Amino acid sequence: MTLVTINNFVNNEYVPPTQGKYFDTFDPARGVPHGKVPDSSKEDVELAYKAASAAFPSWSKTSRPDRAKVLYKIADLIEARLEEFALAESTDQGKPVELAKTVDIPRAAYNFRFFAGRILHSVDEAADLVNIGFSYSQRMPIGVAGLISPWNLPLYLLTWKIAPCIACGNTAVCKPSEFTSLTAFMLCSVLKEAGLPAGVVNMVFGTGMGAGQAIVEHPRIPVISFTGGTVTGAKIIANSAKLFKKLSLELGGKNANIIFADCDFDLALKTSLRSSFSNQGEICLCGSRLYIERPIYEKFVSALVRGAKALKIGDPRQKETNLGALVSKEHWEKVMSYIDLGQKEGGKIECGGQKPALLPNEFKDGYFLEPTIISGLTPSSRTMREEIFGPVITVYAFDTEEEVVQLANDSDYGLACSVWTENGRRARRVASEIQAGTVWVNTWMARDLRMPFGGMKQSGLGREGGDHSLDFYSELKTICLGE
Ligand code: TXE
Repeated sequence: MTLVTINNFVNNEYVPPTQGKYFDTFDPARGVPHGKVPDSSKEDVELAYKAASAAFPSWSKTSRPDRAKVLYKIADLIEARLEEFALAESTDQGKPVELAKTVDIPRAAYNFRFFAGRILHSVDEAADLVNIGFSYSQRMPIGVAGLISPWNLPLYLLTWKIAPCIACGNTAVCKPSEFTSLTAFMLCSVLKEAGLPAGVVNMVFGTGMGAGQAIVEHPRIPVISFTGGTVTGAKIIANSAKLFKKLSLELGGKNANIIFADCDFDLALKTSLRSSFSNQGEICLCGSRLYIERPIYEKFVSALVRGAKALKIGDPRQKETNLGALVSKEHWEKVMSYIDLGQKEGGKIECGGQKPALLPNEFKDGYFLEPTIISGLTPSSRTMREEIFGPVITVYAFDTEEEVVQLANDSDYGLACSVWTENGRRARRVASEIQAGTVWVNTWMARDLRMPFGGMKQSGLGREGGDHSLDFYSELKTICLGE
């Protein structure tokens, strides 16, 4: 296979890393390198910062309709290259092409379209202070933003930062995950073709400790939007504290999926299979702790096991494939270590737990893992408390509503939760008691970008409410004009 060479994107030009260093990036389904990624340094971040800083005065003064026009064009161009992007996302990340084609890439385009519309239709508050004056609020773009994204939904999550950031008139230095740089690299040509002025978006590829940390510690990058692990989130808080940066952190989750006996059984089952194993379980919103009410526990777990065994794992390019490969060898090993730990902690593997035995030769070195269901663990076990971020879920029987609310909330995380019941009053009661930023009732992953999104507790901080555009404005300022 010929290796793609990725380069940084600064001032709308492709530039090699200043120190000339690259590392291999892998195709997870085959376990072989497919590209070379710049191992960028502080100097590369500085070049990107300078370009972004130079572009800010003009971009921040560009009218909203003109900014929106470029964003709409970016959306159109991503859609026009849907197949190409989906294939690249799968090669880089391991996920089924079909998933990339129906979820990741369309959402990446929608991110630009949504925030283009958002800036055209939003107004700030104003109040008439009768006989005294007139007061209004003003939000301004902040400047150069540092956008750091993870590997699980590479283009979707990166564009969910870039779109609001530039829509609001900021410029950006982005650093995609070192494991998945390809679609971000492809996006650069789209940005240029769409007419985005040079320097508005700059892409610096490399590791977290190298380029990522240099962005976080850059004294003149005042805002950081980060999605990734909770441990990294804590480091970012510590490393940026002395600079008083504005932070938006979307971190990990260990989401409860609560199934009451009065649920719509088939719908709860079908959706739980999806919420457990979509994208190989590598979505921060996946429901990984299933709590099932005792009267239906046996029946639900047996059906879940049958459903999990029927999922097709393997060639990400085949339309009927449900699970592709995990993102990297290191991550595969980490997830496997939790399967080991689960057994040591007294858990029983109901299904899965292994690399599939019958993979075509082409995929024998890929990082595949069967969907795995573990029962018999106690709520205090590490397997039930720590984020695994793979196709591994735990099942647990509960007896009362009070008990399950307590179990669901007994977590360091608070990102999302699903509740399955046909009892409307109970749905509302439980949903309001659950400590999570998003609670779904009888559904999963339904989202509207106009609504706030984010986690409680160690699942994140920094959102002001509403959609993410507020992350990229300065502090709210109130101006009062006297009579
Ligand atoms: O994330 P990291 P990883 C969780 C999941 C996963 C774990 C680790 O549990 O197993 O996080 O995944 C950059 N300063 N989620 O290793 O390390 C890094 O280069 C600045 C949840 O991929 O947090 C990458 O671009 N940046 C999640 C980004 O941070 C740093 C999605 C995320 O990497 C840095 C993915 C540093 N010191 C993983 N260290 C979700 N919530 O969606 C790393 N980075």
